Amino acid sequence: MRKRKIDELVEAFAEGRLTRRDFIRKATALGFSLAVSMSIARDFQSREAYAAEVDRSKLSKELNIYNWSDYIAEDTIPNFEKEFGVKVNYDTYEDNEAMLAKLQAGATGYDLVVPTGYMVEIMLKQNMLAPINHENIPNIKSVSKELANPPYDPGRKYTVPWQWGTTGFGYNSKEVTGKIDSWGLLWSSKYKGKITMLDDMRSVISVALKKLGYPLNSTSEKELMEAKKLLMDQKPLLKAYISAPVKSLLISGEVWLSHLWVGDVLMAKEENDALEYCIPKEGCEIWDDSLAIPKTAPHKYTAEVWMNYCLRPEVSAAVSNFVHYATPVEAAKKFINKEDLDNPGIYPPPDVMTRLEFQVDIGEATRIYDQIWTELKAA
Ligand code: N2P
Repeated sequence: MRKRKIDELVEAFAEGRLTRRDFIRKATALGFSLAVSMSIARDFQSREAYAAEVDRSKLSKELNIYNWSDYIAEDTIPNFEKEFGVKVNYDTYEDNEAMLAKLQAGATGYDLVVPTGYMVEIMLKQNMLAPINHENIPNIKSVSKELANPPYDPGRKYTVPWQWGTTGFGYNSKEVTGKIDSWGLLWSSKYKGKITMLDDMRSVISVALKKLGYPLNSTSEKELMEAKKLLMDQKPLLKAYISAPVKSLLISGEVWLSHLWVGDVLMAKEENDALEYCIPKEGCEIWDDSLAIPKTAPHKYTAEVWMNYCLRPEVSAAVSNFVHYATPVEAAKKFINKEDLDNPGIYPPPDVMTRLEFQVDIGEATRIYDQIWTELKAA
């Protein structure tokens, strides 16, 4: 009864039939405390502020999204489909290079892709992305200041942020014992056959570079050859180069040490509480992934509506709470589970931040990386 009455009040407030002041007066008359009445009004106003005007006549019937696997909440797509009446087709990939290769090979149906910063740089150099119309994406104002103006896309003319995180390693605390703070553990013969590395060229090579104390984006042939030697030494200890699908092996106990992104480790931890995440003392990669619209996208306006939807605080927080990566939306933080917000693996404190490095496009040196990667895979 009271619930119905307050819903009616919210509706009247929404339609402008009630002022904020009258809304609060009537809500308190229904028996809601002043604080609760004010917070209902505030929540409503903030939701409204993020639900931008959408020109429904310009929406397409379908939207084609190409994203990393295990990188969205269960209700993100159904809620969008329901609200906008758009059917979302969703495909997944496991690394940036696979996504790039697919587009370069001529895949033209995608409306949205989710490249990491350095890959945005590469795609922009190759003229593969469409500029975005900020008028259709007013929620871009809610992006936290660290991510509002990234070096790979100054002014965010082409991208909006999706999620960000670090790439350290996950481990099974029942099996891996002693001091756990170094990449060296992933070279320990004691754990032979129980170790995996990401199936990701740049990430794998960057681990060896960090272990050697070199910059994560090294283009020095000498440093890269040392990194290759280190990775060749490691190869016989590995069970596999494997990315998101490693989670089931961590859960079952087949793998004890896994070079992996923080959120995927924490998703696996939901099924096996012995799993923990470590940012090694030598440092590691920090990254941020963005939503971007390929030049060939058939449904650009709807893609921008999706971008704006994903930047709503509740929507971004729901994704972060599900996948355990960090939200780029400042106002979303108040909806993030406390356990995640306090987790230094997800939101690293300033002293840890100093050990982290972003990847950048390494240009010509990509050839050396490709060569190393091919040899490692073949070894
Ligand atoms: C989640 C993918 C994380 C993306 N499975 C790393 N950039």
